Amino acid sequence: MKDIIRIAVQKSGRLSDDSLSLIKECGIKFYNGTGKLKSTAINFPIEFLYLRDDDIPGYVADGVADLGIVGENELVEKDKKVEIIKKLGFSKCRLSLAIPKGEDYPGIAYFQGKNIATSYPRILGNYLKSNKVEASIHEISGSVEIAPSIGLAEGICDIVSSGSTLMMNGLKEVEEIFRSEAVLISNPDMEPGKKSIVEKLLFRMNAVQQGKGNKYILLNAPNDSLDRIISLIPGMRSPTVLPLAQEGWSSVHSVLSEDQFWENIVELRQAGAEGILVVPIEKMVL
Ligand code: PRT
Ligand code: ZN
Repeated sequence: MKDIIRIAVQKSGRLSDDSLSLIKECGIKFYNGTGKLKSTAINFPIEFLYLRDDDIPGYVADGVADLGIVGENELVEKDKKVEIIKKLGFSKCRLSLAIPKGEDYPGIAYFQGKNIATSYPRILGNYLKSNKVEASIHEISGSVEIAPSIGLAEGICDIVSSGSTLMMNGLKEVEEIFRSEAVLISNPDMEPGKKSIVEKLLFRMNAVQQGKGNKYILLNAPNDSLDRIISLIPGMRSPTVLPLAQEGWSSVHSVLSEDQFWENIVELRQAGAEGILVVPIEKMVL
């Protein structure tokens, strides 16, 4: 039988859209009708399992799935035997301690002897231990932010992204415990046949990620300023320089990160560059 790999992705939630978009951007085609628990790609040997994110580390550790996409926060909390093979750069957030807005906060010792509500008892427990703070951890699975207002706990430990949930609940963030983003995880004991499929998938994901981080830039420049302009946008090996129909001018094509582009834009214009176009790159293989 031909080898096929299985990837576990979140069925419905904050990770779902970005996980599936990344796979689509890798040129993999599949149908994922709503309510489906499983589907198979039509042009790549991969099968999808649609699960709750809490279950993904366990399924990958048990080998029911070979790969999974999950938030690092969930992975560390579940503490399963899996490997992170790629950081994916989306669903960025932090796990933080928060207390009611009006409270003075002298430092982590504030939590000594207090009650803290969280869905992340393991990460919080380790953090308190390493800071030599003894507190009661109350594990709850949702709506952690209301715990202080209903008298369940004096503080909370929860995921923060924009901070607006904390603000709306009269809380303030006082300690950042952990930074998280979506990661691609793998079962550590995969057979060689499956491993080579995973390598192919990783190659595609890297090409997509490289493309996203870079832009294709085209500009017109007078020939006497070409040296200066080339030094500002050196590109992958070196920029392409093509003559324009107008004598004494060239078109310069190069690749650079968006940050580099904004850093160099003033100098490029001072050097005589004009008609500057910045175009997205879909895939990039170095
Ligand atoms: O149903 P299932 O169990 O699969 O999903 P879930 O409800 O457990 O998880 P989900 O979809 O909410 O989040 C999945 C993952 O997304 C998390 O494990 C994190 O890695 C990541 N992520 C990124 C977030 C957030 N941002 C986020 N803002 N997870 C949760 N939140 C919640 C947080 O719990 C709090 O209630 O959003 C609120 C805070 O957001 P701000 O923007 O108001 O600060
Ligand atoms: Zn969950």
